[in-house]
Amino acid sequence: MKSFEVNFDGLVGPTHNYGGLSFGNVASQSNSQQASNPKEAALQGLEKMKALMDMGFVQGVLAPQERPDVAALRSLGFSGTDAQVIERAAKDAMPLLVASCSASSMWVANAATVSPSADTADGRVHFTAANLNCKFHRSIEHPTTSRVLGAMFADQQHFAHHAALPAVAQFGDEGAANHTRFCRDYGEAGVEFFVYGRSAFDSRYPAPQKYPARQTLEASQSVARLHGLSEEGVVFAQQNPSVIDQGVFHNDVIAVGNGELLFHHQDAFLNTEAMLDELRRKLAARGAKFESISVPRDQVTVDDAVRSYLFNSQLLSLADGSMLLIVPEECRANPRVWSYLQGLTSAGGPIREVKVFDLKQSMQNGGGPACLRLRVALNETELAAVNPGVIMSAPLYDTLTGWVNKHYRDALRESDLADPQLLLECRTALDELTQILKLGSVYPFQIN
Ligand code: SUG
Repeated sequence: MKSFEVNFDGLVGPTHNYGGLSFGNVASQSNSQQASNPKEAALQGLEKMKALMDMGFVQGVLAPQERPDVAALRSLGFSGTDAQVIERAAKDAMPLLVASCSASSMWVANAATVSPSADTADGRVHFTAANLNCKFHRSIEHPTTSRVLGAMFADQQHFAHHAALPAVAQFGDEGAANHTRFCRDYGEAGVEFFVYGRSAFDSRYPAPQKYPARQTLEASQSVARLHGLSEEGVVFAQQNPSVIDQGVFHNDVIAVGNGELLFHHQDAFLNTEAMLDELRRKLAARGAKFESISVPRDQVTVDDAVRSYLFNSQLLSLADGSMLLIVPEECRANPRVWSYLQGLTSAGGPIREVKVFDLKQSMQNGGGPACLRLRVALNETELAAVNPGVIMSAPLYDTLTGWVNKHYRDALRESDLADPQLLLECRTALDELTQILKLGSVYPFQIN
């Protein structure tokens, strides 16, 4: 049976803005308070989806969330009509209003961790929504994320959904951004690679000093248990705490994997050699030949990686067995990174081609090509069981670009977030979107 890696990209929501909300994420902190362009952001994302579809990949789309999140503001004590809630939050606690307006659900690499059916004990595809509890503005995503994923992957014969882990920092879980799967073929049993930033229950593990480690070992282990993964099918590795302190807030800012290949920075992990050996051994037992490419720090520094998002790329398998790397424009703008990439693609290794995309609107909040997509490996039967409304096609692309052009603003500043009209615009747009994507009722304003 044929199998595929389907990329579901997050559609940027109408309130995309630069709130400076993510301590430890260099781009988010340095672009705080700039005016954003939600329309351009959404169109840039759609263009990447269309380009991948045109290259022959199966591409899906994941819907954005209702923002401002009035229910979240109510839970913090703001009351009255929806307009009054927004007005009162703007007056008394602007940072909370900004957090409740974030379009951060666009970075769907943080939506959930996904294990394909070939790896799981019950032979279903498993999803665990990420609790994202390191940041308030992201911790409010998972209830709607769960409903949206449930509407996309509804068939219980093939898909199993788990609620987010307990909402405490000890189980901090950031989803697929710290999870990679290696395999010979997407439909065969593989090895799932979980990368954590610290242990919450064992003080012998080192931890970063300056910035938070968002993913804990215990969260990763819990997800592996929930998904029914076997000991031979998992590897846990610790991120180097010093790179977290340099702005690597997720593993996908310093490493990316696909098929039998791990592409990573020399300084990405602790105990790198032992970890690579374990991957090699466990993959060999599954008939796969593991390979890794380590990018030396004297060619690309950690700072280059953080600024260019070289590793926040999409590593895609092409029909001839070679791989393609999808990188953001910022890689071309960095001479060291660009020259490394030229050398890489001409060296005769597995990565033969690089394609560049302009994702500046998302990049300025620390979201590159890999942040914008959630990978779901599916066999033909499972793909047929996915809600067809969310699979990208030429007509759907046209409909969605028309929808963005009709509903989105082309400039948004902090003061605009206090405008109650923005909530109405967002609800009108999302109501139409759930019809376009055939999701049914998934948003608080549709179900309450
Ligand atoms: O969680 N930025 C996101 C970026 C997430 C990137 N995802 C991955 N690397 N997979 C975050 O830090 C910034 C929002 C603001 O400042 O307005 C933000 O949430």
